Amino acid sequence: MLKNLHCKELSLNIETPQVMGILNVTPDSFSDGGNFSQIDAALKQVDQMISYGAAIIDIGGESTRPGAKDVTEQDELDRVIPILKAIKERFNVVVSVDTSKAAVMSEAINCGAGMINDVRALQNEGCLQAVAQHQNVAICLMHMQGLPRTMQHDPQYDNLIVDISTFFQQRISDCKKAGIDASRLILDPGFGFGKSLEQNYRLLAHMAKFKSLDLPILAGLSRKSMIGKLLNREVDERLAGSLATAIIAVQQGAKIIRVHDVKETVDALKILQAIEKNK
Ligand code: 9MG
Repeated sequence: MLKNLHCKELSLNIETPQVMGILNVTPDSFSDGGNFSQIDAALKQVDQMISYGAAIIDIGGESTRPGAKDVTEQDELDRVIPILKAIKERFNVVVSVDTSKAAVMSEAINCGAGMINDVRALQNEGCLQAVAQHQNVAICLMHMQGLPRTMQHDPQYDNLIVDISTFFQQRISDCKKAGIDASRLILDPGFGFGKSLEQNYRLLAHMAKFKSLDLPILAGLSRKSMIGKLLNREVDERLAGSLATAIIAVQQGAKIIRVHDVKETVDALKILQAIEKNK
């Protein structure tokens, strides 16, 4: 497997697990095109995440929570692009843009995004073509069954791991046909995206099976309802559960962990690395 992932002018060493910090761009935060005080607050959060050890900052203008409403292309551009430009002007960090819209992908890449994080795995119209034109940008292909509005209504699989692997193989093949080199791809099994509580934990237990696809794996578990439901914890009480799942995900082979709590996750992963080094 690759040791370095090219993200535009920056390169990510994924021999050791890297942390992707989630920047909270709530629906209203940047809806006015990004006024100064809102951008300033976001930049402070970015500065902090980088100082704690985040290698990637993930920003997105569409909520993908179960039941979330659709967002227009213009709204997404207005939310994401001003903050993306402001980050790239000030920080030497990989910025990932979480979007499923071809126009947002193209604009984000032109404005400095080094990674596209698509929960719909480039299946929307024009997305394969949009990213194929930029050979040095990394792409995260996430698995989702159904769509955010309805995906948690009784998800069904013949065989969870085999079905997700088959989906990945199909998307990798479609990417190659569109001229996207496999060395640019990251795979994400999509915790919470069309999976029941039991399916999410089965996925976490068997994630190492995706290693056979020979591409880096990204896992996003931070504060998710699979933690809240199991522990009976509200969103702001899920740190311990999030750290436990981050550690297990890395033990199962994940190379990038997408989190809200960068400082605590980096610390937890350092403990794991010390164990690995001293085995
Ligand atoms: C945007 N987003 C929300 N959850 C996510 C997850 O688990 N993975 C990725 N790649 N993106 C996510």
